Amino acid sequence: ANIRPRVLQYGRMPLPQLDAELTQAYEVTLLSEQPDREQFLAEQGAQFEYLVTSAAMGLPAHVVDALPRLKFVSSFGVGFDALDRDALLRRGARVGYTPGVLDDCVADMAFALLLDAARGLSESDRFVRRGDWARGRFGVRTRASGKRLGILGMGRIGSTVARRAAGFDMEVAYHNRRPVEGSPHRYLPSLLELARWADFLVITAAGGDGTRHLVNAEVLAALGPQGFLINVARGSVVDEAALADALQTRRIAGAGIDVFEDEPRPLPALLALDNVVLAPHIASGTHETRRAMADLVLRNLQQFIATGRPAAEVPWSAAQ
Ligand code: 8YV
Repeated sequence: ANIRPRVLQYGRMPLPQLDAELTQAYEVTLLSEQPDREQFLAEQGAQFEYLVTSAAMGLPAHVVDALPRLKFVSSFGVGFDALDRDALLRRGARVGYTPGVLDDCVADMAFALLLDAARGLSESDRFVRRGDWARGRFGVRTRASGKRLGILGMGRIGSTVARRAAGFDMEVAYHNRRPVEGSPHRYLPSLLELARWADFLVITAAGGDGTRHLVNAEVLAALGPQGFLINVARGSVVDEAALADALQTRRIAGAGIDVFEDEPRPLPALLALDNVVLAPHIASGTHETRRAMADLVLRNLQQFIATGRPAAEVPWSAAQ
């Protein structure tokens, strides 16, 4: 009666407290701490039915393939582009994730980046610290309120961004694979059209093959020399080299970027530019939101073990 289920934890969690809570409730093995992970998987892989990972760490096919009895993956995060869908479906393993609880903080971060990029806040901080204020003025910047906000990806996070936009008296339009039923916002059937229309283009679309490099040189050219790009979704949605080029040549005015194609390594060209604000994938990174995500990771695992169904399941998993 006192036997705790075994859990393979793929790596340390973004909230250290969650590591402790998992270890309290389960017989946890931390794969990232094994001296030889491949050997460990080959020898012990068949012991594990449950695995915990995060959206950022993901789960590659070769690990799924080394876990013949895998039944359930509990992932910390709402994105599931880094979890190998084909390998998981082949295995018949189900996948839980943490939608809903991070919408507010990710939308807050989108606006933090938007306001920073428009008003030059991070740049102004560097200006003051360098002592440049005593030597001259910080230039005037771009107004954010009352402008046009284009949203790429009108899901839970996109619609939360749209709600915030109302407080800034912004006009909202969006592009999505298809119009969202019941959405009060204007739908534009092409991303190019949205980029042409928008002063600020905010990306809140899911990552993965379907959205890879959707924002390319042509879309950035359409956004134009007065336009700003904000990305709180996935780096893969943007052609990062094209973005660096557009910023450098001022074919767009600026950008605020929380996610990158190859994390934790932003394209070096971006680091040299003053018209881009860079953040290290922190949009969900508040005590309150990470706590709520951790609770859902635990609840998904517990509920799957008890009932065979997690509280929140990724769509392609729920469809099996
Ligand atoms: C990270 C995220 O998951 O939810 C997502 O998809 O990208 C973030 O919330 C978080 O940093 C943990 O990896």
